[in-house]
Amino acid sequence: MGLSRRDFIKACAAAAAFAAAGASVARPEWAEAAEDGITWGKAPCRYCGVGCSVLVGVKGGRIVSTKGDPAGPVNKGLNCIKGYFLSKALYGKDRLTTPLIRKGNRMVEASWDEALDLIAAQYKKAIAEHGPDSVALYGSGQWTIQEGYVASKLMKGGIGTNNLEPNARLCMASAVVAFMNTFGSDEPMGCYDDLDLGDTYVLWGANMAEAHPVLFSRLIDNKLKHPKVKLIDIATRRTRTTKMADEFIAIKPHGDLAALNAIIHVILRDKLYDEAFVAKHVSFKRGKENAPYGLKDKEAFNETPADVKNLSFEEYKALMKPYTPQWAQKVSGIPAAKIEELARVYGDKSRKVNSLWTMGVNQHSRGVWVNNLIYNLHLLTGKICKPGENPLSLTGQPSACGTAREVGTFAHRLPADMVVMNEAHRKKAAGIWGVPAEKIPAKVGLHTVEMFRAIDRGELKCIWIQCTNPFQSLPNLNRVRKAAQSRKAFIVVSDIYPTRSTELADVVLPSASWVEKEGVFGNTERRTQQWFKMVNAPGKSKEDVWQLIEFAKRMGHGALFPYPEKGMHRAIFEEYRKFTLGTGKDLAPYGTYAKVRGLRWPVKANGTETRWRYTEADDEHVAKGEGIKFYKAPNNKVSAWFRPYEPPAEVPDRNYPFWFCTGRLLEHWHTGTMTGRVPELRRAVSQATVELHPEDAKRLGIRNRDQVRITSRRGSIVLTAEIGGRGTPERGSVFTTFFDEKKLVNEICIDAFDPLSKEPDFKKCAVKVQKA
Ligand SMILES: Nc1nc2c(c(=O)[nH]1)N[C@H]1C(S)=C(S)[C@@H](COP(=O)(O)OP(=O)(O)OC[C@H]3O[C@@H](n4cnc5c(=O)[nH]c(N)nc54)[C@H](O)[C@@H]3O)O[C@H]1N2
Ligand SMILES: Nc1nc2c(c(=O)[nH]1)N[C@H]1C(S)=C(S)[C@@H](COP(=O)(O)OP(=O)(O)OC[C@H]3O[C@@H](n4cnc5c(=O)[nH]c(N)nc54)[C@H](O)[C@@H]3O)O[C@H]1N2
Ligand code: SF4
Ligand SMILES: [Mo]
Repeated sequence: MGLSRRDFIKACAAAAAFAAAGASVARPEWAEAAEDGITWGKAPCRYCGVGCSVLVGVKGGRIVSTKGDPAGPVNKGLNCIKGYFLSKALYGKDRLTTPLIRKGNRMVEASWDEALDLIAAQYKKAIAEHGPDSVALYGSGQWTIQEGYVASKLMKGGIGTNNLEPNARLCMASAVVAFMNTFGSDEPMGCYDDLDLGDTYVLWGANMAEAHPVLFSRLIDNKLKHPKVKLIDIATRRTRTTKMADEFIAIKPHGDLAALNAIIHVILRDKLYDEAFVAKHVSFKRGKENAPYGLKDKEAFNETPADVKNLSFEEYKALMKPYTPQWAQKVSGIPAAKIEELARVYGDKSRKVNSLWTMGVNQHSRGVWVNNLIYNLHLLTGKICKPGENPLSLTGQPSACGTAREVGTFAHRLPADMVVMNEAHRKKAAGIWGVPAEKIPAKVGLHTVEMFRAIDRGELKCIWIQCTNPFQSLPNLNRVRKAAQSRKAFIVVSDIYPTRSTELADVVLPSASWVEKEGVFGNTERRTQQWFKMVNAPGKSKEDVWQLIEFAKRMGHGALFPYPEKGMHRAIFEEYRKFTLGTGKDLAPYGTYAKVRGLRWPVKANGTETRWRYTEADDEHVAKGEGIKFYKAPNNKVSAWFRPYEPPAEVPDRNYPFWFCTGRLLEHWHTGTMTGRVPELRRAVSQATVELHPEDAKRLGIRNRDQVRITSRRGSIVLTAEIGGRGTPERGSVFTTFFDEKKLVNEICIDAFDPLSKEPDFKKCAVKVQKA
């Protein structure tokens, strides 16, 4: 598995030395090798969705080193800069070490019993007075699978509310809805091998060089080895990714919706599609249109089966007629000739084409539609489920796939693609959980934006936040923070450091993180990766799953969690695994994951992994002779949706003439709580800046490093100008990051969201830009 002979011999020698020297000390369960007094174990990186495998070196009860794992098939020994400094993220001077309880404006140290008793009393009171839907739990795609599973069982099967959400609502929700309404099952058919095997890569709004660095280096490796490989970067901003691309195509914000429709128009007009593939595998559909933007509280929009119209291929072609390249040029800013060219790239039978996308597409008020249209390109041309040619939706967090999506910690979901609205699904979940089926409510819970609006409205009385920092990362942040400050709800925050969220909490709980506990993550390519606990967490810190189970006991739901203290993580995983078997999302026994560098599901009966789903060549759920079979889709036919152009929620005007976009940079992780405590990373990038186009800056009289005031209808903030730095936005737009806790950038962001996925659009709103 990518382990070179040299590495292998080295590892064996080290293991032998370890065995000899270790006669007196018991070898820890996690130890794979030892040298120079350092014991090494394996773990996936705790940051991004690439899911690199790292070797963690422990000496004297502390992590002393981490290094890229040569045996890790994802990264083959590589790490990005965040990976290199992983251990330091846990050793900031101000780690939380004891529970804290609010007494007026002060936070007072407390015991776990005091803190948990108080939380349980508050939750019980709220439930008694206002019912179970007055409480909530807000979690994370950085939760382990065990944490997410326990959270779901407790909230949905115990307390009896679907008010459970992950921060992945801000991230992957649009991708999830499109996977479900196109293929009938979440997560990609392809995998990272496609980055080694293809020859054409089209990026739609992804800055892979900074957000998925090791994966990007894998793609670049392919490009350097094979001259045919072409990389096309379609984005609203020039980035480090652009520098490595063969071609940069600038689009206007939201312009993808027009450009994709026009590319499809040309593919249909010039008959560049694969007639046989379409006839065998695709059914055309039209959904609900004139969708709202979620700007009003409690605004409801769903696409029910009654709203969906089936179309013949001819009807679909007729609907696509108006979307000409000339029309799209006006809306997207991409020249009509370029759109024709892109259509020929996708239609070229001699090219293995891959589309890759991340938040440029998902954080979009029509994000589901854009995902749908990207799939249409691959469905029409038949470039799907084949080694080296696939659409690949990139995931952001280390376990957005494994935990948020597979375990199903969204307000409408249950494990393994099941949903709370479906009676048979509720019955299956209730059966495995050992609770009456009526216990799991059929009513979808509050989605993230509504959950925090409900605090403002006084409807939500208690919320527990774990492994996420919403009072920095939510959109329209002023409203959300004011609601919390008004103390209308009882707020619990479990974190490892003081944050902009812990400062608003009534109870702060110190958590164990990463290798201070045992866990499992699932990455972008369906790879499930396990690790053991290697060091103790500081002070009284306890892992999130322990916190939840202790709370459950106080709530009278202890019987749901009958796991032994030793082997708890294994027992939770084995119970969860029952949901997956036979569904096409099949997982291996826990013990298998303990031994390997992850496996991609569905795991086969013989214990091997699946690289390409839905294909006879690799997926056990497709019988020999069936070729490609979309076995999770109705009648085995995937849906190609007609999705019209509709404008964005807010567009620049005379008063707010600039587009405002937010995103990431290499050195920092989201709200900066961890990377901000790594001296090397903090020194590299110490504060958020605002990127401007040089011509805009000149016109406004702004020079590099000047202070600039950015104002939207929701907030105002002063940032240092960055002109000609590593990123350059297109004219008429500015860009910034959200890692800097001193600059609450999200106060500017609009809380408009995609009505199907409820994922907010952090990529566009209108602002004023002035020299401060
Ligand atoms: N270093 C680092 N890496 C990370 C993270 C991190 O915090 N730091 N976070 C991880 C997570 S959770 C995520 S979700 C990913 C995000 O990964 P990415 O999505 O790649 O990163 P972003 O910087 O959020 O946004 C990428 C691009 O969206 C494009 N964009 C803006 N508006 C539009 C539009 O209207 N249409 C299109 N098509 N594109 C548009 C812009 O060009 C922008 O550069 O990164 C993951 N990796
Ligand atoms: N402006 C803007 N805002 C955005 C986005 C954007 O592009 N622009 N992107 C959105 C996206 S895609 C995402 S994924 C979100 C991410 O937003 P958040 O999830 O709010 O950001 P993180 O910084 O990842 O927060 C994780 C928190 O968990 C803590 N932590 C670390 N390990 C543990 C642990 O084991 N247990 C516990 N209990 N805590 C732990 C960390 O210290 C940190 O405070 O941001 C969203 N917000
Ligand atoms: S690319 Fe992602 S998973 Fe790999 S080391 Fe960097 S942050 Fe960690
Ligand atoms: Mo994300």
